[in-house]
Amino acid sequence: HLHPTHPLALAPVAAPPSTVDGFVREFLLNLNSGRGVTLSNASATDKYFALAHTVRDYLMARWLEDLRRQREVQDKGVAYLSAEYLLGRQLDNNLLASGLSEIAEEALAACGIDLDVLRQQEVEPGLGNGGLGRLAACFIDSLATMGVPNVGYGIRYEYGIFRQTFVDGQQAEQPDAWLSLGSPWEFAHPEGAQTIAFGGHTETYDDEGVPRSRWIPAWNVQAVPYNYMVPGYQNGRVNTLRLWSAVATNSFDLRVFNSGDYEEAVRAQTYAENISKVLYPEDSTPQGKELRLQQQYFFVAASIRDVFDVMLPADFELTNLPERIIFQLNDTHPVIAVPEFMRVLVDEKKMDWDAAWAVTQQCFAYTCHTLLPEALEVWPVELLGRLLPRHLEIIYRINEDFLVAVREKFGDDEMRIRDMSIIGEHPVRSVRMAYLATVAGAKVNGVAELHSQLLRDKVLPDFNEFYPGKFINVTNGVTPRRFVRLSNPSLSGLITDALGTGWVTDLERLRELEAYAEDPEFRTQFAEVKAANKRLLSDVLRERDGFEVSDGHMLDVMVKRLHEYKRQMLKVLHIVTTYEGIISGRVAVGDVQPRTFIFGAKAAPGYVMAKRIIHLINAVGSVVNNDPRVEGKLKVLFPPNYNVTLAERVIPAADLSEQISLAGKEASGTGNMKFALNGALTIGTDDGANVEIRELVGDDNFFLFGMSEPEVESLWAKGYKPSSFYNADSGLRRSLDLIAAGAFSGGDRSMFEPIVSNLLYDDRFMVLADYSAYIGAQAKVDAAYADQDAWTRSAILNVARCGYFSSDRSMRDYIERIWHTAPSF
Ligand code: KOT
Repeated sequence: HLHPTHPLALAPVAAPPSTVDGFVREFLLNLNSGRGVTLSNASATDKYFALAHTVRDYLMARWLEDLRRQREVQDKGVAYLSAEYLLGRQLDNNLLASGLSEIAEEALAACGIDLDVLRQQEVEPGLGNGGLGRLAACFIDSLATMGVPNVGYGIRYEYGIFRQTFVDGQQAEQPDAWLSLGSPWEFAHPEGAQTIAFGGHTETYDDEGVPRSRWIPAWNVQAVPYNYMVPGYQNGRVNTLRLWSAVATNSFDLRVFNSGDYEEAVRAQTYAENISKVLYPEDSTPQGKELRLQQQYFFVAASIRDVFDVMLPADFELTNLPERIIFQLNDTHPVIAVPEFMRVLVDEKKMDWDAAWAVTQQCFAYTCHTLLPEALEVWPVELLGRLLPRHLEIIYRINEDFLVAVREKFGDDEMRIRDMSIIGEHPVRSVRMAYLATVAGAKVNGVAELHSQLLRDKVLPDFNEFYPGKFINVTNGVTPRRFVRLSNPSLSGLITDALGTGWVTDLERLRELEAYAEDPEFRTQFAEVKAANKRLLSDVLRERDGFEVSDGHMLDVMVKRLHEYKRQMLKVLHIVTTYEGIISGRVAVGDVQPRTFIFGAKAAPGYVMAKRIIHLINAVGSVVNNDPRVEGKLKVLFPPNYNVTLAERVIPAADLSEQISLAGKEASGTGNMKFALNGALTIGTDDGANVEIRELVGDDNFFLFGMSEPEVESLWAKGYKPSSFYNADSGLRRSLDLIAAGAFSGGDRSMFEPIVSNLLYDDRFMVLADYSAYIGAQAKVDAAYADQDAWTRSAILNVARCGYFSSDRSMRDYIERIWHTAPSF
């Protein structure tokens, strides 16, 4: 027998040889032994799975080695707690990271297989809604690439973000059964399951003279971990993403089963397993559902337990925890981790309260991703107390101590005390999760300069005064691996030809492209890359949706969640204005640049206005696309089910990036960065990270329009009347009237009436106030696009000057300002 401590047993598996032959051998082995098929009778799914397993085999040695080393070396690690990871397809990313792309392509070709066909087999794991979830995926990619110890913790939703279809132009939602064929990228560890308890009551008891509280829960579920490799970019480093899946506990259903109630046993099992069943599809509008709180507690409790079990030796000195671990809270969704951590330290590890609180305040940091008041999560005390009674007690105690300190600093200013309390009283007594996170966190960060400033000045000014230095900014970033190198191979080739290879992990090196912007030859090549990417997109949209993208059109793209604050309606009004101008003869067709408008957007299923806007976009599209008077000039395309996979094709093809939120509402945006890095010019407001993009690329290479945040504030203050803007602008009047008259609804005046009257009489996001500035800026876009060479020069400068928006830089900022961790080996 081989003893477990034998050198052979200790040494991780060796990777197969990195040659075409080695790859072929490993691939066929996986096909035969793993799938039970031969090459000649393998389905595309078989081949995709065998390929994925082959890539895994190459990464495995490094992963096992990194896991071993992370246990051995006592480095400080980052536990990123996020309810969402919008990963996108894994195959290409992992091929690239392992440096196997070419070998794999050749090896498959030798087997008569087209790699591209296998790529298409992968169902992307859509375990996120949008920006927040994609950011988490970019961050763990960067940490692995930088060699920083990190585990991403989250939920393995059985159903990710819904699949969107359009039925008569209206959104319909289908379940996203991404696991129906299984995932070749995951490693289940049922033996590592944690028991997570809920409900019940608390009691006090005498612990050898010390009065203590304990929690007597009523029910529990098992949290089964699934591990996913997070390979760094060609650095031999593999970190871990650990997602938890809920299964019923045996003891739980057996008890009921033994009582003879079989149906009840099955019902109980279903109840438990519901916890990780489905991702809530609300982006920026939490619904306050009980199951959602169950999900949140479920994954953070399992993750904290995991850190204690796996990362730390049993005899670890708990006061040293801040030297080993930092929990980063991705918005408020994981904030229930704070009282859970306190409960473990105080109730289970018997730590004294003050010492535990001192440790907790160094082990957590909180990222806020919004400014919308309706997005700030609150949990009714009634609900939280019913589900997590001990946690509610702990929150009350944290709040008591906090408010004592507030009184010490600010005096008995009852108004202020009420405003700062972690417990809000209206409309029902609730726990304000952002306040809890702020009180517990060592640092609180916003996600772009403007957002962080508004967080300090507008959202949490009392807290900022109480905790000077706690509020900081870390501007978001995106991974250049996925969003340039993989999604835009032609541009990447051009950049590498000019600069060499280092830019993929050192994106500031794109600066060196500035000089190339002045080189006519380079501009020609750059323009050819854009044209090629448009053709690729055209192929994808033809295949996917039967759409045709005409040659020579400007691609004007707005892809992001559908939300009123993002103002897709402004884009619609621009399209209708342009269309109306041409058909009325007021504008000569020849004066308009041919444009294709591309939308991608999912609406939260319960967000009625957002769904109406989707309907309107499709309605406008079908009229415009079928009107011979604008044929060849204007086209509106709205491919359904915008996701990471489609983003990777759309963004590299775009000429114009629409970032047109009302100033002060978009925390950062990250799509804006992806477009600029792929050589699109931005038309945008002074909002979120647009501000920083414009500062970097320069005013000449950015189409700024609309009110600034202070101007928005002062218009509100003096009383905003949207109808006055309607009355003052004839173009706006004609466009809104056209919609209201039923021009896009077959004469039906009622269909889009709620949109029109909302704009005229409410217009919370000031679409009408910014309309004329937007139309003016679009005229400048048209004029600029007429000079293709100058446009290309601007596009190159956008690429050259946006290296700052690499998520590697974001991670360096988190490391220096918040985590104080270091790359290991
Ligand atoms: C969702 C629910 C509650 C609170 C906030 C959100 C949220 C915010 N979801 N996505 N965001 C976006 O996060 C991105 C990454 O930071 C930002 O770029 C974007 O502006 C946010 O809207």
